[in-house]
Amino acid sequence: MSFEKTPGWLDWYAGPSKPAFKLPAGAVDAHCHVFGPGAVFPYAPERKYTPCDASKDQLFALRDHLGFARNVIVQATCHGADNRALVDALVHANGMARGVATVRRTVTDQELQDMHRAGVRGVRFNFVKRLVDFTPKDELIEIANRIAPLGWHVVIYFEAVDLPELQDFFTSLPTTVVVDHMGRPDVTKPVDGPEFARFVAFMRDNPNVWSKVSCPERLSVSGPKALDGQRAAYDDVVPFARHLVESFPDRVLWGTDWPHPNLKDHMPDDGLLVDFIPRIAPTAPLQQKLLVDNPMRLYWPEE
Ligand code: 0GY
Repeated sequence: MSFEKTPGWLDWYAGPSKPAFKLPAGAVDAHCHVFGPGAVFPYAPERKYTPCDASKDQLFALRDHLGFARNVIVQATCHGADNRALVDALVHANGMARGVATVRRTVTDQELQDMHRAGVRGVRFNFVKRLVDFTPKDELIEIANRIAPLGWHVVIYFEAVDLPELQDFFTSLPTTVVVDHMGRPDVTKPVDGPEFARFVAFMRDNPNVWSKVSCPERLSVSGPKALDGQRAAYDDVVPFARHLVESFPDRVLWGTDWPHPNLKDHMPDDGLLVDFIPRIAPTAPLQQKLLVDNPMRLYWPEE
């Protein structure tokens, strides 16, 4: 199915270009969201931002347009711990989507089982202060211990400056731990400087820690315009992501982060984001691991 700008499509969004990079067969977009529609799945009262509606049908059209086969849909903070929009997308994906939910300690075993049946395979703990209020660590550990027997993992989102304070907590988690967006490095600092070295050591010392090498559009200071004339941009993020892909080829994932909540300076072209991939995973074997083998092992281990 080709991508079409449907009625109700985000009116601030020009529509993605067709990527020049041909994704390998079975590629997984391992970080994306659905938002609402708010009239059906209301946004959480405690949210820190109100997004545009971004429906499952739009997400699936984008998947087909870019050439992905599957999605991992991540619960965003604007829906709080109400996972209904996520679950609705999963059950309408014909098995081609898995999910990462947000739960509180009050979640029942039956609710966890129902989410598992729908395709949820992880929970997300968010530590980015502009996005969430504080949740006590003992509640998070309790949740992690309850989801571990289901074979689920924990996705963590934090800012690089907070890693020193949070690292002991992260290493105490009993599951695979997936870091969003490389732990949000400050890409104006050197890739071999102490801040990113700390993150690399965190991955090296903890074989259960994976990273999404996603969100150049969020991390970049140089921006979407390529400095060296290449079509794919966000040049300043390339060394960070490439370092992780080459150092930990079996523990990296990639996702579009569509529909890019909270980006105010520019709206990314998802086609251009796909063209970023061969710059950070320059060989076919690395691309196969990043886009197919790794996400399949984590989200569809039965296949
Ligand atoms: C992302 C990034 C952001 C938002 C959320 O859950 C969220 O609201 O993750 C952000 O604002 O950096 O991964 O979608």
